Amino acid sequence: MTSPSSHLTLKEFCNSHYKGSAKHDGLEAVIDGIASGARDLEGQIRNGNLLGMLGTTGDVNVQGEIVQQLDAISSDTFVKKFQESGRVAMVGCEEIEHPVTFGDSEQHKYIVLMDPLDGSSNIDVAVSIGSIFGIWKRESSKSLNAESLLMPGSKQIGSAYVVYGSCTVLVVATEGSVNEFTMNPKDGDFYLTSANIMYPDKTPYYSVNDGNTAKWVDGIVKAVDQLRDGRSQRYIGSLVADFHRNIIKGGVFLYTADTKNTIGRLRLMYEANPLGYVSVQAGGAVSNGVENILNIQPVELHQRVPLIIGNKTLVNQIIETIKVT
Ligand code: AHM
Ligand code: MG
Repeated sequence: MTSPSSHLTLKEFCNSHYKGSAKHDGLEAVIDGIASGARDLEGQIRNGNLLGMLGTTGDVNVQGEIVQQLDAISSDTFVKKFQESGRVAMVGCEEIEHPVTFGDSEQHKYIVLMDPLDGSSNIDVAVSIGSIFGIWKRESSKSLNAESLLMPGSKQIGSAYVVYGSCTVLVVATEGSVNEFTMNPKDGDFYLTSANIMYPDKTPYYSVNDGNTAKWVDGIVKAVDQLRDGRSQRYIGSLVADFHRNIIKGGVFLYTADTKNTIGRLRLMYEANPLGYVSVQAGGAVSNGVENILNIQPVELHQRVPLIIGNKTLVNQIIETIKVT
């Protein structure tokens, strides 16, 4: 058995990897904001039922979805953390219709797109949920406006996600490097628990909402049939938690377009792009069935996209099957 103190802390990791580097200058403050927000939220999620913080706010968000109290709390929490970091110029968020601008000084280098609480349908049933963040450098020569955050996923300089599960993990990705930190509930600090994560070659799992089968085109039906052969289906209904299992254990997740979700269900800017960036850094892939999602030029903050993400061989197999069917 090891003790947390034998692991590198997130702070030590960030200071040695990002502090003072021209490319990642100030990124440690953004990551620290994510860790601090996750720490606060973790307590609220664990105690939500006892504190009367479960259930809806009575509002409907810009997606037309009912807002849960913890959706609103998580959004407010991370917005505040990013503002306090002094390094984030602008935030785009699933729960907020328009981007929030903090400042355009020399210090305000980053733009963050976030899904502050992914897996909303699992909040009040004690099932894993998470938070997702894409991080872009802002173009300092241009003034900030609603268009500033419409950058393709390939321009991200990093991304991160948190899973509030049987333990709370924070995964941080920058170019060529994906690292997992686990929160120690005793001191609230995050400690490095898996360095340089890469997808394993084996692919025991596939994740898909089977209830949509009747709405799929033939190519998807066939592709999912192929995935069934020798693999177990695992579908939590929290993208971030399904993604985390698949990157660690091996597998693929898909939520493609169907007759109901004709343009896909999941969101390009704060779900597909950040997790797609992690996937590619870990040797995996991300696609909408036709092209690498990271190459899509976004047209609006809340746009949806068909998503196939995970082990590269499986992503390519699905694309090929769709193409020839
Ligand atoms: P959310 O961001 O409002 O929680 O919605 C996104 C979630 C994903 O986490 C999950 O993969 C998907 O919606 C589940 O959708 P469905 O219930 O249609 O399977
Ligand atoms: Mg989500």
